[in-house]
Amino acid sequence: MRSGVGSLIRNLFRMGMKQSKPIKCGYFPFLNDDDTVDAIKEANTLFILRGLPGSGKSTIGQRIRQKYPQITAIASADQLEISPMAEESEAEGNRYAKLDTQIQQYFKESKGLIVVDDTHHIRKRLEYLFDLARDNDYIVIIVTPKTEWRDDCQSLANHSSWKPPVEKLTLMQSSYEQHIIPDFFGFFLLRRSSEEMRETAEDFLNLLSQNDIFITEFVKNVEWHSEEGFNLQEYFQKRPSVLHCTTKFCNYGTVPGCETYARCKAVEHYYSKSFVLKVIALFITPRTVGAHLLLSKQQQELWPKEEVAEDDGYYRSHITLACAPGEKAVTTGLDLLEFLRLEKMGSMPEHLVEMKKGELRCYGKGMWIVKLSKPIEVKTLFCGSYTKEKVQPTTEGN
Ligand code: 2AM
Repeated sequence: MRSGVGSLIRNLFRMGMKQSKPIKCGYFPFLNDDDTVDAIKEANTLFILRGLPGSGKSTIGQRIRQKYPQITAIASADQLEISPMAEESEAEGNRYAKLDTQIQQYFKESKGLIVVDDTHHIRKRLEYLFDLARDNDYIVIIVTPKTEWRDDCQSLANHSSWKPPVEKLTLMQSSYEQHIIPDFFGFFLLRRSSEEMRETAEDFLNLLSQNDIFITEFVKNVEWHSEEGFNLQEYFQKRPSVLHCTTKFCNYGTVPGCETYARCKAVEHYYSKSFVLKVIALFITPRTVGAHLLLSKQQQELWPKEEVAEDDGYYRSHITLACAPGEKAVTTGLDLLEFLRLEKMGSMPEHLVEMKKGELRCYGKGMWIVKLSKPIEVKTLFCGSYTKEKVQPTTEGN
């Protein structure tokens, strides 16, 4: 049981934090990078603070509140008197009922920035939050404190207002050794950019539908079983629910190299940072519709080196916009590589069509690409996707 004195001390401690001077807690893009701060204000984000008791999570929470006073909603296990020393088996009980009600309420109220401050050493708790974020269309950012003592159990015991036994902290510490590896890392489009890209894709398909040269060639290369005439929009019925550019597919840690990627300098430094990506072309094949992105030098730092080597030095940086039935999103990148190779080989286009977006080229077999005369800039956040993406409207995996 918690003592009243302990509670009083904690409250005084918290009150002390309500100072206007920024509290120092190390470099984080969402606190220190102006473009990222603007992007976060525009996005819906769930910040999951993760670390041992006393490691500095609440300080980060306070800094976030200071930086985003209008939009921050913090759900803190500490404040609800939920002991951080829970056993794995206790994660499911109603120990977390109050906290979860608060979190759910924040989602219901569409708070722009929700912070959950807890140790998050139990995988089930994380999965619960990942699902909530996916269902409410929030970008997840996992934040681990950078305090010097974050791995020193003796210091942690002194810093934590719970005064946990060092032995207990040492036991808990092993839960943090494994990185939380997402399904994939990537650049996630902010809502407005996402809407703009979806409109661009619709517009692209509409323009193509009205072009006889395109339709005649394309229909020869697809299977269309309906009695009705060919309909491009219906054909590309699988649309991703979250537009993104995958940098590293990890499949939750099962893909070779993903642990190294997750720990590399660029990922550690840029995780949660905002980037503006440049769309330079739109392409369509019988399998996929995608957007080709030209990465800046800085953005290239986040591209896995081994994949550039595997892909003949090309960056298959793209956004999947739609897939034909039965096609997986990964195919979009492979289709893009095919275009890049054809162009490198100097292949002559079979058809050239002037569109208002730029010159549309056909390389045969239903492969069409338009180089945009005016590139489109999209605002993104670099982070991870921690749950399987839902695909609309079918429920098939992508
Ligand atoms: P993409 O649209 O960028 O190609 C989740 O499955 C996401 O990971 C997909 O949207 C797909 O992104 C990417 N993906 C899936 N399987 C992959 C693989 N084997 N290699 C690379 N990326 C993959």
